[in-house]
Amino acid sequence: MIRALACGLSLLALIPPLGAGGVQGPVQLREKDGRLRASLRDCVALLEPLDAAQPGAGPSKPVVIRTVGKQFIPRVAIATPGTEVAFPNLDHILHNVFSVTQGNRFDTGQYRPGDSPKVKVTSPGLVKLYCNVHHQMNAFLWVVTTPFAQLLDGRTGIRFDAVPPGAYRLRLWHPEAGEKTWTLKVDGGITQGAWELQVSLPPIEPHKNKFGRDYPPLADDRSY
Ligand SMILES: [Cu+2]
Repeated sequence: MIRALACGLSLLALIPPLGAGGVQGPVQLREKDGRLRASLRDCVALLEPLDAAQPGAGPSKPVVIRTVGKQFIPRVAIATPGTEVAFPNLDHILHNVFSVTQGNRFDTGQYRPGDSPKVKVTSPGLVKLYCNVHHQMNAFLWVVTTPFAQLLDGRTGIRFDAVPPGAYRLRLWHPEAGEKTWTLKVDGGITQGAWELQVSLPPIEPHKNKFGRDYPPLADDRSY
């Protein structure tokens, strides 16, 4: 009986809400010189209800951000509050991931090749991640409560399915373009749109190390 009930509940969870619709459309990322960037990689789209409470999202499955060749891979990830984020070090050198973003401050300390420190993110919002050893390493973690969060791949635009009817704020973000928002309405059909972001920021935002000081000059021996 309990098994049948559990099965019924999981089936219910799969059924879209009555009158649910969708949001779909292309996204363009325009360079400073006016050309379009060939890839939408690292774009994040969030759809947040304006006239209903956000569902309380539980922790999502763990997020893994690797350090490879003095880069964070992936550079952009999405998580929910309470999610564990692991930072496996696949290089042969030390790294130190830290965040001074309010609400999600942490410092892994220096960690060695093969180590994989873990942190938990708690507050919704954009978390900027840096390495205290290498100024050129940056990554971004979006902590979200909406179930409608999409990390865009190279070419595909936005696609959200099974969206309950109502008014929404669409937030579109890229590390080098910042954020733009739109308001849109979802009814029983597909809400179509076309959206554009403008590149305006450098690939690595100037920042201090975890002590709030400038990074010391580093002899780059190209070893990873
Ligand atoms: Cu590093």
